[in-house]
Amino acid sequence: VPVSRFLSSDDIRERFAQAMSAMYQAEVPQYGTLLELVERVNRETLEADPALAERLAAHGELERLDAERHGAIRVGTAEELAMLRRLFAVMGMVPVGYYDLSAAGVPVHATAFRPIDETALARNPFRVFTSLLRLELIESQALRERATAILARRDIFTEGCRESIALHEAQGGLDEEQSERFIAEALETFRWHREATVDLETYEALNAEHRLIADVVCFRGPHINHLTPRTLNIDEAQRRMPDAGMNPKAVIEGPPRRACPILLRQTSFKALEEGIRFAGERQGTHTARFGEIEQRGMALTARGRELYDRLLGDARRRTAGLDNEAHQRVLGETFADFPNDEKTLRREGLAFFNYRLSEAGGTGGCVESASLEELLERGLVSARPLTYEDFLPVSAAGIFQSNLGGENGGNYTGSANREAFEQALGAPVADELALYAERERVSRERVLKALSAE
Ligand code: OOG
Ligand code: NI
Repeated sequence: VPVSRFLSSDDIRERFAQAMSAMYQAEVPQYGTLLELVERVNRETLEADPALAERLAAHGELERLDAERHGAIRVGTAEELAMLRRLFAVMGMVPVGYYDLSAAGVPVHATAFRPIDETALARNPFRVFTSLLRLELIESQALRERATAILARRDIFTEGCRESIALHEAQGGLDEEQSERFIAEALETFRWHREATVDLETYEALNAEHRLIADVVCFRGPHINHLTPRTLNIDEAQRRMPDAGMNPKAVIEGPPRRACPILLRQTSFKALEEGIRFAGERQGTHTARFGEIEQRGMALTARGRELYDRLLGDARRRTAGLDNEAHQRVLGETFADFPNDEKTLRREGLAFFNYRLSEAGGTGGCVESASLEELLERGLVSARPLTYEDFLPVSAAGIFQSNLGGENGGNYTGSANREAFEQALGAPVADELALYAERERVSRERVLKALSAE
């Protein structure tokens, strides 16, 4: 196949995300309801705020507003995780970040498979939060062995999926027809199964240890457990969920609403109880699948992140048991200590920025050696915050927990094990802070070069 006939990984990722969305809407009708609500709130937000509409249009974000931003799956073995790494690579998605959820009572660790370069992110930022179950954290040896044996019997990939991945690796790409086959076959891994692979007793034993263990171990594959569109007003969307027939989680996770949004705010409708046929023809239910929404703000530097973590910790000591409104009020008060204008955030090195020539900067050239700060002052260069593309462990734990039916936390504290995760993955995970820092550096050097007198 001539290289020019290959689809770009961006094209494949976009088509795959669309196919996944269609499948999930068909599987979980309430997710379609969530999409409608988000669409309505977004439309009203844009109508009420023409400046926002203009800004989004100028940044080319309006036409992709409706595309999902992320999804999540949970797998059970190193082999499954390593194969997923190869699968996502076909779509230009690489593992970024290490998330230890054990500290929050969830026996998994995770990474996010996502695109990393500027153009790929702009085209379609779809990511998949991917967790690996940590069987070693199951206390009962008998149960651990049972789970291990059950997982060893399944293959979550179709033959066609494995072939497509191998073909991509051998050729360095896939043409139109091969890409369509890859998408159809890869989608099978994420499909829901109404039949469990185990009997009800086994399910219940695993469920009693931790609901997440039952979710990962008892099914033929790692069903997509939620998708997440982008909302322009998460507070309003949360408020309207009950009237639209959805049961929202108690609070919006992450930072409070701010003039300069930071990191990531998320909420979800709670997982639905769904009928399952267990081996031996017994009927039962399983609760795993939900719908989520997100609103992203700027990526923070290590320094900004430290401040965020500290303030969030302070706020959390005062928010236990509060409803969302009160919770947001306490967060708002606590985060008054976090600078809330772009200039201060930039000068104090709290957030990452992208630098570009402003209109006045034109096509560059002919400025005697000036510092970036001077160029910004003179209006030749503009700075725009980089969007946070990753996840937040405390928020993720909150999402996990509210969808596992509340207080089902085991006590697995202090057992992050990034090395074991990377060993299972078969590759290191990228450091998200280094990725933002590099994008900032490249943009800074580009404008300085363009403006330097030749
Ligand atoms: C993943 C929960 C984490 C997020 O957006 O933080 C997550 C899961 O429930 O499998 O998706
Ligand atoms: Ni999520």
